[in-house]
Amino acid sequence: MPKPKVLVTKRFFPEPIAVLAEHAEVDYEATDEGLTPAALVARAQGKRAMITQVTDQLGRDVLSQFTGLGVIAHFGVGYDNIDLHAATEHGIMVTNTPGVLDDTTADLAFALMLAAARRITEAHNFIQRGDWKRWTLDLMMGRDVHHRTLGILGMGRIGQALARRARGFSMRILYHNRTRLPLEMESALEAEWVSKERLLRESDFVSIHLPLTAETRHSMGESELRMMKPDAVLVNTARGLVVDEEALVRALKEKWIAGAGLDVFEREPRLHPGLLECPNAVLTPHVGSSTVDTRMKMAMMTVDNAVAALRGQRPPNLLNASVWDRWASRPASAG
Ligand code: 8YV
Repeated sequence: MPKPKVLVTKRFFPEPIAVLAEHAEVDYEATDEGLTPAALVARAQGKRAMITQVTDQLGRDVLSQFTGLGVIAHFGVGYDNIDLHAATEHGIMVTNTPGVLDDTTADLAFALMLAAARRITEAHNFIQRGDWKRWTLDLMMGRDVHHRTLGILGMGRIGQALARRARGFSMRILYHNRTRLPLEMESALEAEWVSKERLLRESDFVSIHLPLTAETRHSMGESELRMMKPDAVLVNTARGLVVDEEALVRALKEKWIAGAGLDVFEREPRLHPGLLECPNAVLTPHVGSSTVDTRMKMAMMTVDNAVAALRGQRPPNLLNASVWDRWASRPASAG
């Protein structure tokens, strides 16, 4: 029996590629540029599976041109770049990599909080520019993180991992989530559910852990930023489009808020030019999950999902179960 064919849309780690090659004939686009939508459609012909990354745009227009594709195994937990409804309609299973990156992403969110509050990048740049001539009383005075109030918007796995870290810093923890956590989880995390408005008005740090959806897009805009305290810091390790970047630049420049720690942006890798002019913004290039261990776990998980589908098994991290249900219940003669 010939092996099924798989497309890997851009450079991936060699180890998971080797695992994939045991089960499939791999068409590997080994570049960091990846494929244009047209090239993606062309290369997808005859493939049963596809390994994708955050930069692959899989909207309805692209998905509708795939014929015979059984599974998109996405590297990453967020899948806003894939139209899940369209994939489901076209009978394509979609998988992601939840769980393995929670602690790593929460670590970065906490690092951004500390860096913004204690002005670490500003201080580093100050030394590197050769500006440090003498010690002075109020040099690079920052703000405390410990014992202050953290507001977590989106209390899923990553938000909860951040709350666990904040407890170690004796922080008061507020959260807002569409659905409230069970009381025993709230008390274990020592987190209090509040309205979004109260969270914004009372928090010294606001950290975003929401998926990007039609509802969350620009849900942190001018009116929300104006509700925050003038000495508060906004942290975003989720998706850039949750924040209205134009409004955020004004908030930072006009001091509606004190600072920001940002790992994600509206038009990556392009940045709003105003952000680069804000010394009170700490910026990292979408590296929330980027540690050696975590990225490898994510890559192996991605391949495990693809291989399961190729072997006719339900992928462990399936997002659209109805496709599997339809597939599994079809008569054996359907091939
Ligand atoms: C990934 C991410 O590294 O998991 C996510 O949703 O944003 C990052 O952790 C990125 O998606 C890579 O494709």
